[in-house]
This record gives sequence, C-alpha cells and structure tokens, in this order.
Amino acid sequence: MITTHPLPDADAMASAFALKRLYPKAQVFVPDENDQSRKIAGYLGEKYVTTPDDKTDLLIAVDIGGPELMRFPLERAERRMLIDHHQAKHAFLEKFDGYYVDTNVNSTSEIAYKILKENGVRIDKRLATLLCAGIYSDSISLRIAKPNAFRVIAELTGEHNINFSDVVELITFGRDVSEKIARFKACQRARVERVGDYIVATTTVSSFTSSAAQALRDLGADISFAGSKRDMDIKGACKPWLVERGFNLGRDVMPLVGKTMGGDGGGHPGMAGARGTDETKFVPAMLEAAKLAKQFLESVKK
Ligand SMILES: [Mn+2]
Repeated sequence: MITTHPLPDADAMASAFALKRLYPKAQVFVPDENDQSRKIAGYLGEKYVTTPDDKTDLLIAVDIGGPELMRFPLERAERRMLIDHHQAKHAFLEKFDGYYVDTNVNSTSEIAYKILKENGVRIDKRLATLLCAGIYSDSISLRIAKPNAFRVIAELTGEHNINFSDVVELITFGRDVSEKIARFKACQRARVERVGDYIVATTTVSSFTSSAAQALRDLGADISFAGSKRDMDIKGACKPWLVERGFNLGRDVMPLVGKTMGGDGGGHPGMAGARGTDETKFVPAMLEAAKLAKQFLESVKK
C-alpha cells in the first residue's frame, strides 16, 4: 500500500502513482480526497482507495512531512518505507524500516523519478507529465526551483515531447461562474485609497470573500479586504513584499477586525480572515481593517 497525506497535492499524487509502477500490485491510499486527487487519477486512468487496508506487507509513505499527516495506522504494516523531501524529525523516521529523504530537492516527484529510472521502470508520457506537474507545483511554479528540478523537467519534457501547458493544466482549476461574478462585483464596488505609491482596496461581496480579496490584490492593491455582511466574514490579502517588511494580517490586523465586530480573526501573514456576530459593527470593522493597513503603509512609505 502506498499512502499520500490528506488532501494531496500534485507532488503527493505524482510520487504515489510513480511508485505504483514499481509495485504494480500496490494500492494507492488517499486519506482525504480532493479535486486535485480526482483530476490526477482521472488523467492517469488509475484508481485509489480512501480507506486504509486492515493489513499490508509493505507500506510506502510518500511526501508525508510529519506524523500529523500520516493517516495509515503504521501498526497495520509489516514493513514501512518513507520517501519524502520534507525535513522529518528523528522520532518520525524511527517508525520506518527504511527511508529515502532528500531535503535538497523541491519535490518527492524528483525522488520517485530517480527511483524509477534506477530500477529501469518505463515511464509513459502521462506519468512523465504528472511528474513535471508535481515538481512545478512544489517549486511554486518554478519560482523556488533548484537545478535538479529543471534537470528532471528538461529530461522528461524532452524525452516524451511534452507540452508544458499540459503540465500547468494538471494543477489548474477553473472557477465557477458565481465566483467569477463575485470577483467582478468586488472590483466594481471597490473603494481604492492611495498611501504614497501604495494602494489599499476594500470591497463587499455576498460570498467568495477570499477570492474577492485576492482579485483586488492581483489587480494591483498592495493590501485588500473583502467583506460579506451576510456571512459576517472579512478576508484580507496583501502582496508578498509587505510580509517581508514585517506586515502580518493574521497576527496584527484580522484579530482586531474580528474583535470590532464581536468575533475573532487570524490566519497567515499574507492572507487572513475575521468573523463576527454584531452586524451593526460590520462597517466599522471594514474601516478598522483599512485604517490598520494604511497605518502600516504610512510607516514604510518613502
Ligand atoms: Mn511535496
């Protein structure tokens, strides 16, 4: 049995199905399936299971990272292997009979590719495309790609005559029409404020607050907020340069915004949210968000 982590990404799926070529009788176990896992299995014409077997003679865990993402009960496996590119703690590694962990590569797909190649396993065009997608996804669209990632992609795309757009397509998910309309409405209703050369944009939508905040940011706002009064939900997004300068939406902004509307907030530095219950405080909470954003931009403006 080969297991991925829950809600697998392209790298987990690519390395799992690549290793299945080495062990054709193996089953792939996906603990918590998602659109990505369904799309990839469909693309390969392969199947996976979503409940773990009662016992297996060999478990291969791929791209797991740590014990919290390990969903196959280890005691059900006679022998256990870990294949990963994440830094794992010693206590986790000790649970395995063997492991192949290389933290110098961007993806488990690169390790799986190496294993197949050294064992003389044939790689077909679809698996090759998927391995490229795994690398592309884990290297953040090649933005943090290391030389080996480029080497493997060059080999696979060259040998199999792969169109790179097919690689990108495997990890691309279209938005449904209601989300697209919410994004347009977010732009139509946006309030745009300038602080020096920087822009803060705020807007309201009835749903898709995260997507709306990202739409405003992608349109050029340095910091953006999208709120839904119906859901009493406000999301914030900002450009990466602000995070590098110490701005933290999840820590410094959204908890205060949530508190203003009688709730709470938190999240990541560059993408965070707040929820509340006091509808009369929705507008003050939106204004609070914009005020905090403008204050930070004032402090860093040239
Ligand atoms: Mn990975």
